Amino acid sequence: MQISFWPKTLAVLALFLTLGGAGVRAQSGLIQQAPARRVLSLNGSWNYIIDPYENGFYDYRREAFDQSKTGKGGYYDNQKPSNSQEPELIEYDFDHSPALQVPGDWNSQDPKLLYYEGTIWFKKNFKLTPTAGKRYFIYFGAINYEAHIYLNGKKLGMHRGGFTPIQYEVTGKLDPSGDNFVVVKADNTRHADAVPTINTDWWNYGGITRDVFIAEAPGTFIKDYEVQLAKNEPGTLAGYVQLNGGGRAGQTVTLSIAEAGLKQTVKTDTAGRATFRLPAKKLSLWSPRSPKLYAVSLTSGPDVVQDKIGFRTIQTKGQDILLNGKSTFMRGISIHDENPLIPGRARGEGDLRMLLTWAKELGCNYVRLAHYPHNEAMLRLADEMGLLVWAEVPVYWTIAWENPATYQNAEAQLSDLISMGKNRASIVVWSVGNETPLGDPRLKFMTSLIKKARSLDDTRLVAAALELHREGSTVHVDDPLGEYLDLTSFNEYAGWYWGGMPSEITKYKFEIKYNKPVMISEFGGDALAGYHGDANTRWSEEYQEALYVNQLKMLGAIPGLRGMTPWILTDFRATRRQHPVYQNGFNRKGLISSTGVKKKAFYVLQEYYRQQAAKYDGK
Ligand code: GCB
Repeated sequence: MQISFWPKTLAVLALFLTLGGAGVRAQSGLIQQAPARRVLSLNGSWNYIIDPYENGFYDYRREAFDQSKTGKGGYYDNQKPSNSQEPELIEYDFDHSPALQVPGDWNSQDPKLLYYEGTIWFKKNFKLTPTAGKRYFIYFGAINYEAHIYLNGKKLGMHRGGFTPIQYEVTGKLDPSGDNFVVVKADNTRHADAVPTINTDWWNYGGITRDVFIAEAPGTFIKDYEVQLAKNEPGTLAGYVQLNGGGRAGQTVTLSIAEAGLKQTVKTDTAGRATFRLPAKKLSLWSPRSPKLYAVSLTSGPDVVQDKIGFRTIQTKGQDILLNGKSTFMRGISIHDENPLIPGRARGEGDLRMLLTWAKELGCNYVRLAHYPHNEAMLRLADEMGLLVWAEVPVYWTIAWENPATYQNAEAQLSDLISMGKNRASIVVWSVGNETPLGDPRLKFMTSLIKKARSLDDTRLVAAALELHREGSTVHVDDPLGEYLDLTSFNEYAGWYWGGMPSEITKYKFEIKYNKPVMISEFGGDALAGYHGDANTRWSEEYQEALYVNQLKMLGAIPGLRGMTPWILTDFRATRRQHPVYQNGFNRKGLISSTGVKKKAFYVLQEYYRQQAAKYDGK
């Protein structure tokens, strides 16, 4: 097989599409616990070609090769010798091109890619001889933002959204010889109608940023499942198993939690779905203080899936947040999916563990994984380490509220996030967005997302980070969206973006319209680690320290305050932060610097959390 000229594969692809191939399609249901199946990892070194003009995708008339009627672009028709069978872009050669590590953003791997926004093509050869009767799925943890994926020269599909998994069935598409190759066009160009849109306060990291593998499954297999406590019935375990494949009705599915002595066997209906309910009064409930996970096994015919699942309840009552029925204070911190020390996207469990260990040191029982879905591995670590999670979709600032395609995209990202996280005890909040501006189209968009979240999961809380407005020294929180949410959660930057010096902010009083638990989803201010001054010297550690001291005083006066996730655990890269002395491309609101140094404010929050833990948890 000749694979050195990938555009050849695109020409084949275009022909394939003309003949009615799979084409460009939206993402369908994800396989639950795909990483735990028998997998071939495709992580490691991938050859890449930078293609800012997208010459590998469009011909010189700007016609996409894979949408051409004839399968041939004009460039080739005009210029190739008349007897040649296929076009070739002879200027492109993957095998002599440099390589990038996957998973990993490209920006942090090559200085000339730091600010790059556009297309990069990736290619990886791999050996996999398919076994008859088995099914195969290619799985990408995330590619930012638009990805076109090709296997052995045929297009599998296109996906938009930089933070959710992408998965295609490739059964019958792997080469029986065992020699295979995958090509990805990753494009991180920002678009006004995308989710997120063109303006954010984080780095637009491009590339294949999370794990890639091929998973193997039997002909009929357990595609999806949910195993959780039934809503409002903490003594009952409930859920479903969804099979995929032929002959699905009447198949036996067994759920077993050996440690708890629980076992139930049920049969699938004609849709291949089996639901179960069983008494489970003796389960030890999961909580940050005791993050108990049970080994859960699901069996159907030859297919066995193992997972580690925790069980807990979460609800609100008036202004209380009840975790396992007990009022809790959510001692949180916001986190981006970034390792500040690289700096770049977190690339593996070590990076993720470092972030969550810092949060634990701060005294947290809770993290806000802002502003987009984080790695599934992060959610599993939060389960294991005992941290509650606020999980979010990148509906951030100004979204194209009136564009139906934008809504569909946001809803797909939310659905994939919920699919990925629904068995994680740590996740207690689905957030549908951040600081979205008031208006009717936005209200419609956001309430539709809320409805969607509740239809997919009615056991967790739904929230959004709202904004406030001020009149003199009164701060009003009355966004109409608040009515539809379970928490009154809002961002407030007194002492940084408004309200004067840190020492002045305690004069502000909050008027909060809703009788719901109050959650401060952000507050904070920038400090350059090692820069010292007094409490009125902006950018100094002392300023940030005073800001935290006074914020905590001011917020302490809110009767319904039940938690917070100050902004943010670590300094992070942000293109819009270009102050040449203090920022240099970093948002400096971290309590920990970009070199891993704890700033003074870290210890202020740590002490406050120690007191809250004593008050609520008696320690
Ligand atoms: C916010 C945003 C967050 C920013 C932060 C800031 O309100 O939600 O994404 O990074 O403020 O530093 O301004």
